[in-house]
Amino acid sequence: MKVCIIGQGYIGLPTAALFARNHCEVVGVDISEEMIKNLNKGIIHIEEPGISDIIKKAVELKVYKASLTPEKADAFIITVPTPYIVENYSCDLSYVITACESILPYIEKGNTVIIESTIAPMSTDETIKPIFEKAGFTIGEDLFLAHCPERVLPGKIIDELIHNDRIIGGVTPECAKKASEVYGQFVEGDLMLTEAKTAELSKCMENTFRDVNIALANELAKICAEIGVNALDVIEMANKHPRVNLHSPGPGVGGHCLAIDPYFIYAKAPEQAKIIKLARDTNNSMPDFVVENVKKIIPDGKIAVLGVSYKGNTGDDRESPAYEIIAKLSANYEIAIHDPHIENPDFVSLDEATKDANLILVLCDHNEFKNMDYDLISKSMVNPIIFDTKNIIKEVPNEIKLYNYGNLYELN
Ligand code: SAJ
Repeated sequence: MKVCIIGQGYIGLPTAALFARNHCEVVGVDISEEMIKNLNKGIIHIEEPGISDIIKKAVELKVYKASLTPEKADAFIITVPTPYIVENYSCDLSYVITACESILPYIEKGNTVIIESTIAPMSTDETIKPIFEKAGFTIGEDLFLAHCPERVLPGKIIDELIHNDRIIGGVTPECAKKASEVYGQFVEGDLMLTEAKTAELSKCMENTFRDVNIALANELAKICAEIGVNALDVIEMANKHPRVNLHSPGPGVGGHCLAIDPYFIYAKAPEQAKIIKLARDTNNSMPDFVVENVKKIIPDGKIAVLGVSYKGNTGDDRESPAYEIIAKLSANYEIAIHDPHIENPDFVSLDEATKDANLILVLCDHNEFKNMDYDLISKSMVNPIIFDTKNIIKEVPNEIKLYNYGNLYELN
C-alpha cells in the first residue's frame, strides 16, 4: 500500500514512520522546505522517543521520502493543525481545506482519504465532503472518506499509535471499512467503525473530559488556598476511593489539544456546553493565580523560571501557560528562564538562572526539576525560596522554603 501523509508534525511524522516500518511506501508532505530537506537525510525535528531510528532506516531503505508536493497513492491522510478562531471559538479548518485541495490533482477512483486532524462535530460531512464531491467523486462509491482522530500521548506516541483502540468514522459504512484497512497495516488495538460525526465528537469529548477534570483540581487548589487545607493531601486521600481520580492542579492547561478542542464543542452548542466553557475559563485563570501567589511571596526581585514546555520531558511549548505567566511577571520582576528541553538563545543554564535569584518558579514537570542540586541553589540564592506549581518537588533541605499547592494558604 502507498500512503501519502499531509503534515509531518507531531502526529503525521510518527504515523508515517509506522506505515514505513510496516512495509508501506510512504510520502510525507509538508510546507517547510528545511524540514523536508532534513527528513530526507533522516533528521527529525520533534522530541519523541523511537521516531528518529525508524525514519533513518526508512530513508535508507527508500520506503519513506519527504516532499513539498503530494503524490498519487492508495490512501491520503491529513494531519495538519486545527487551531480555534479566537473571536468565536470555532474550529479553524483552513489548513485542512488547503490540504484537501492540495491532494485533489493526485486522487484517483478507489482511493481512501482520511482526516486525522481534530475537527469540530459535523466538519467532515458539511465542509470536507463537498470539496471532493465538487471534484466529481461520489463518496462511498469511488472515493472513501473518513475521520479517524489520533489519540496518542506525546512521549509515548509510537506505543500508543500501535496499541490504542482507534475510532474510524466513515462518511458511509463502506468508507469506514476502507479506512480500517489502512490502519490495519500497523494498529494492533481495536478498530471501532462508526459515523464521521460520532468520531469527531468522541475525540473532542476525550480531551474535554480531561480538561474538565483538571479544572476541578485547579478549583480545589484555589478553595484550599482560601480556607487553609492542603490540596495535595486532599487529592491523595480522595484518590484512595476506588472510583475517584482527582487530577493534578497546575499553572494552567497547555498543548494543542486540551486547551483547544473543548472550544470546538462549545462553539457548536454554547447554550448547552456550560460546564465545558466554565472549565476552560477556570484553567485559563490559573496563570493569574500563579502570579498573585508569586506577588505574595516576593514583591520584587529576580525570578528563575524553570520550564516553559506545556508538559514535562517534551520540548513542545505550544499554548503553554508559562508564557502568559512570564509576560505578566515581567512588569515587576527580572526574569531568567531555564528549560533543558527547549533551545532558545534567550534561555540560560540552571546556574545562571538561579544566581542571585529571589525565587525559583517551577512551571513544568521536567524530570530534571524533581531533584535538583540544592547545594548549588542554596549557594547561589541569598534567601532560597521555591514555588513549585507542578507539585513535583517532594523534599528540600531546611534552608530552602518550598511552596506548592499544598501550603499556599500560609501566604494569607
Ligand atoms: N495537566 C494538568 N493536570 C493534570 C494533567 C495534565 O494540569 O492532571 C496539564 C498538563 O500540564 C498540560 C495539559 O494539561 O499542560 C495537557 O496535558 P495532557 O498530558 O493531559 O494532554 P496532551 O495535550 O499532551 O494530550 C492529550 C491526550 N488526551 C487525553 O489524555 C484525553 C492525548 O491522548 C491526545 O491524543 C492529545 O491530547 C491530542 O492530540 O488530542
